[in-house]
Amino acid sequence: MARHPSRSETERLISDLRARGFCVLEEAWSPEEGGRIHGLLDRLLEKVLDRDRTGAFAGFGCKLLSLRHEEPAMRDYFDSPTVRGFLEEVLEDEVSFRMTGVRWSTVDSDPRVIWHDHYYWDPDLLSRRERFERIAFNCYLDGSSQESGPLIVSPRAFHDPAHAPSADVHAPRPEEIEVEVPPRSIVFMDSALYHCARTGMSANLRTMWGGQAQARSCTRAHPEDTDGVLAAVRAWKRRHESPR
Ligand SMILES: O=C(O)CCC(=O)C(=O)O
Ligand SMILES: [Fe+2]
Repeated sequence: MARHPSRSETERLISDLRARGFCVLEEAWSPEEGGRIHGLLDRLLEKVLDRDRTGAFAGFGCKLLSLRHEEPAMRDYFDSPTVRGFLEEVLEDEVSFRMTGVRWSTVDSDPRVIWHDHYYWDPDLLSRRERFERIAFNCYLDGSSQESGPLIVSPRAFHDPAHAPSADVHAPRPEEIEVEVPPRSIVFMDSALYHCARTGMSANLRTMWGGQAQARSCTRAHPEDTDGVLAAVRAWKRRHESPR
């Protein structure tokens, strides 16, 4: 069973999010659920590689967006109390998944994901906002660690001004924290949190899935709102490219 965080854990996690821009729901999934999710994503990866295997993991890694549409069986996990339920508590509203996806990386991928955030809106709005508008969440089936390759964040409090962007987006920052979490944990991040990731010591495939959710009351458009759009484009292509 997906873990339903208790009231006190939910409050602690939301207070972490406000204080440092991220929080960790440890071991959100049971080993059985982790195994099932891995099975779904491994099969999906085979389908993606069947289309084109050359250089599939180069650069950012192999990425598939619109995961809720590509693998509808994943919806059980997105819509669980662990993900949707917790996001509703954080955003104090109904939420919609505006972007969902999975990233598979290997030793062939770049050693670092560059520093970036998922905010995109006017940074002046950050000091005036009253609640979170949009949260990114990363599920680490194999953990985030020195071994598997950690997520790295530049902590920020809720009303902090936007971070100063790195001149070299590959270089470490003095305030950075390497976030270590056990397998099957979820890291929830304020969309304004500056973060990156690097490869670990293990030569194993690294699988990270997740997405971004936005409060219904926040009607701002966002350039990463790909979920429904990509699904519609793919359906259109299938209709128009199918053999007669
Ligand atoms: O792979 C990771 O740990 C982070 C990736 C990431 O930040 C992203 O895909 O936006
Ligand atoms: Fe990111």
